[in-house]
Amino acid sequence: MTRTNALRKDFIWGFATAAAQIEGGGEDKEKASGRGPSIWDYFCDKPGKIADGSKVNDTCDFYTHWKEDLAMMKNLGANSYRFSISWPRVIPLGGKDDPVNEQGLQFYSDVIDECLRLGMTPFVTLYHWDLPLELYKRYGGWLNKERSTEDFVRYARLAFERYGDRVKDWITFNEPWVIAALGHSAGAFAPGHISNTEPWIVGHSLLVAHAHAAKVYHDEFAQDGGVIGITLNGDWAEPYDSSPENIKAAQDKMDAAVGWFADPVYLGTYPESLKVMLQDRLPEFTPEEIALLKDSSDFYGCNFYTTNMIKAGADDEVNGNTHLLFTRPDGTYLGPESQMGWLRDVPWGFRKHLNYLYKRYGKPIYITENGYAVKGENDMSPQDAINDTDRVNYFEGYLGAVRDAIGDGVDIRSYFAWSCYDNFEWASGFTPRFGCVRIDYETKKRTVKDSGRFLGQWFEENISV
Ligand code: PNW
Repeated sequence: MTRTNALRKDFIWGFATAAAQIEGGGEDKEKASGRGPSIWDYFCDKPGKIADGSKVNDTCDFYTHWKEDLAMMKNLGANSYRFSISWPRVIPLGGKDDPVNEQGLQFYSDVIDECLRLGMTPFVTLYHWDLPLELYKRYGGWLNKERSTEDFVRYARLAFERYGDRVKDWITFNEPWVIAALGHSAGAFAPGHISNTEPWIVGHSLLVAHAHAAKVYHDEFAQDGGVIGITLNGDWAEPYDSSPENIKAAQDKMDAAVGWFADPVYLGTYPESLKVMLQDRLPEFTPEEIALLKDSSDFYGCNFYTTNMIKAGADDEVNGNTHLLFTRPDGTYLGPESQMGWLRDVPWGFRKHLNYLYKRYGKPIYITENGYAVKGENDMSPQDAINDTDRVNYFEGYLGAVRDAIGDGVDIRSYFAWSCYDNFEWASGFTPRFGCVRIDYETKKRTVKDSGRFLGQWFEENISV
């Protein structure tokens, strides 16, 4: 049956995860696997950095449970799986001349084969934040554009060589804004730097590294017939009111969150508002870099979670010096609270966001993450946690927005729910739960939540046949 605004026949949907957040099954297992430490292992060892004191190396143990997990996703109806490769698992020290870990390479090869066997398209992210610690020690990681680019390109080439025959969908970086802003401005994420110059340097390196890796893929692996792109976060910025300054502020916020990366990649230059705000703190691209960046991303990878009301006048450069609010001028809230201070359920902003992206950048959009951490879920009984009505409501609203945006003419090709199961939520540890499947962290037992089943039904009803 074909419905109005139905999703295209070949619409890709599934669950998204990241290596660091799900793979670890405890310190001993991780050591035996040959994975080298990442900046997140180092960050977890610093007192007070992870809210509940938990460690990234002991999470869902996907490294052991991968087969049953893939079968579970398939059972829920997914036709794709988005996951990331852990760079230090495949090159423990990370550098271009450092040895590879064959055991780690085999692991992802097996995961890819199993996905294909089950009829799920593997959607692979190269960098979801777990920089090999050694590269941070050697030269400061992304602060060193030349060296980080060389090392990243070698790692990317290794992945293309080993998996390019089977993987046709590649993402270079997940959320460069988070890497630069939360890692190097606010210090909330690894490596925990606080600075007003570093984020712009790091962001620049990430763009350049992305462009070089994409060039290698386009030039040397064209025969594989796949696509490569970058995934950006960035929530919808609604002006707080109709005053010119707040209308401008909303655009400034979009420029800082999205345009910082999307404008160079798709339009060939940084947004004017960033140049004005940062002056000589914003690095300049060489003509060669601009040429490399142009057409470097075959699609727009979109991670989307919420909508804010935006007011001018904050001292917060990574957000375009704007205030991010969840209240309207009349004092009412935009939507219900989640477990995360930055996330509320505000479905209407998604349609606007998708339209904005398509109009400005003109690329097919792959929605690579969207999801919700139910408030208080960690303190609920397992049964209450499994009946996750708030998450179902969230997905229902946001998927309605996706369908509406498609009706508006926006070319949307995929949707990945964040996340398959509860996992290591970075600096917040294990307290927030984003999963469509519950994890009991003691026993590692998986139990599907209502939202997991809801998604399967929704896509069954909405993908054209
Ligand atoms: C994304 N913020 O991160 C990541 O891609 C995931 O790894 C993560 O688990 C998920 O969203 C949920 O948080 C974000 O502070 C982290 O606005 C922080 C923010 C946004 C996205």
